[in-house]
Amino acid sequence: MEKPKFYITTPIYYPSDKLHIGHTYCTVAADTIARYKRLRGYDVFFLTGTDEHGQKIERKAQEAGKTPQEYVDEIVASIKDLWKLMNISYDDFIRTTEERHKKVVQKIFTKLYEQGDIYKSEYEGWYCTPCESFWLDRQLVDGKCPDCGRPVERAREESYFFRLSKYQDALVKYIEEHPDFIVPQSRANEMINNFIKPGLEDVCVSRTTIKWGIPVPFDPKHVIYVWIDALSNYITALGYMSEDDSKFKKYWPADVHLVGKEIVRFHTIIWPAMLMALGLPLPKMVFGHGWLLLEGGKMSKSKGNVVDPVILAQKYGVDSLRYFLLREIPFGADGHFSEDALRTRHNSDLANDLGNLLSRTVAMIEKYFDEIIHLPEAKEDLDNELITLAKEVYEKVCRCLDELQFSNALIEIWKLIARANKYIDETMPWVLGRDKSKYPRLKTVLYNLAEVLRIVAILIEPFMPQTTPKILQQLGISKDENPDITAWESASQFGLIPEGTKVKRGDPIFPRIVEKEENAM
Ligand code: ME8
Repeated sequence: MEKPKFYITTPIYYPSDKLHIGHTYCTVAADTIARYKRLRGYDVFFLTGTDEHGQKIERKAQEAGKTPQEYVDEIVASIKDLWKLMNISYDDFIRTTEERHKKVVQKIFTKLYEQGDIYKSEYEGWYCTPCESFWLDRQLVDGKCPDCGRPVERAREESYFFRLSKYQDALVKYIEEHPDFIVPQSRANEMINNFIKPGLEDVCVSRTTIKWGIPVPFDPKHVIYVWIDALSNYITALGYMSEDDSKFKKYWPADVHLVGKEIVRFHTIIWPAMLMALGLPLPKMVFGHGWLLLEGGKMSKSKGNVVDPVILAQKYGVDSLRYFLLREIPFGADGHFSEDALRTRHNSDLANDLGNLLSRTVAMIEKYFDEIIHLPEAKEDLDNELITLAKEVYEKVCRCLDELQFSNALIEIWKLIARANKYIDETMPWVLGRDKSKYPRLKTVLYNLAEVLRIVAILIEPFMPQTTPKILQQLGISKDENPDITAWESASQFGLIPEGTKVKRGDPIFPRIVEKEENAM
């Protein structure tokens, strides 16, 4: 049987500077879903990339004494290194400066022009000569340029426009009929009431003042401006309008466009209108996630208040950082980022709750049974609570992940971990170990703990892909041990570890991180 397909994307990020923890947040979330869907048997296509044109990059390159292409090449290399470090399992990385993208954007632009969805007119606005930028009334700050604070003048520029207004009614209808199109739902209401219903204006889609962009093929003094170029990446990467469009046929429409809340508007208004104009199906879901905030507001490259994910990953470990990002803040909401909170989660949830559960369990199996896991021989009622919880967690985690509720999924897994730690306190294996006649009971207790750890190891894999094999290795089992069910499904069953499995004690999977001041105490 052919696998069902699943296509997920992140925004394509601006390589105007190195990426920060906010970009990492979105990409780790997308990666977690991609991994989860693969584990569930989907044929997944996971796309990320970079949005490389525009005035900002042009200027940054100039400041650095480089050509725009040299400038972005360097940053893109650092972005790819970051995704490698963070274990991002993307299937393709699209750059808007690639030929495969540029030539299709030109075809899209031409098609829309020829069918009357793009037309030539004049753009009128406030022009800042030193910045070479046009601004709208509402963008000015005290009547001056919002970038440099200098005076602006009224000016006109010849531009191409996309006939967005034509799609207003169709958009409202589509959004109202597809409650899963914009998630969280509150953002759908915001789009309809604040942006679409008050009236959509046609959007300017070309500029003559910018050089660094894709030329309009039939009028090359214009370059194609921002959103038509950027949004098209989701289909150019699949080979839309190219010789080989097999990926496009297979994966389009996207199942999830994951984006930050500030660009939901472009993804749920301009993008669907473009797709309607091209006669293509619309993405199934645009999920707008919240922002990571630092003191002083949203982390942003222009504010300079950014946190470097590389430093954090090196200090805490990649999986610890991935865990923190998805555990700390309910996906969709804004949340504060702080290193203290990261360290607390690392030490308490990972080093203590999970790490100690593993090391205590393995150490006891080693001590009492020469590293051998034995099947249960003396069951008690007390075991049932743990076993029932372990059997329930699978369904709950699947449901949460299907809805991109990462933190809830992790909360469910950690309830099982907490229950297992409590089970150790209740059954007191060290007391059972003093009396040989209690060994049948001791075997049962340790078996149940090993099983919980096996289930936990599998369920955390989409979040923490490096940790799963470490836990399974210490338990002496391999992921694909059971040929009848997939590794993921094996987490829905309790009692799969075979008699005689040999554990192997290893290093702590999450060493505690103690800050210097704490050390001194
Ligand atoms: O907007 N908290 O690129 P960009 C959470 N090129 N997420 C954050 C964040 C923060 N503080 N800061 C950034 C662009 N992000 C366009 C996109 S798509 C066709 C074109 C994440 O480099 C979040 O996902 O500014 C946000 O939407 C994205 O990075 C913006 O990245």
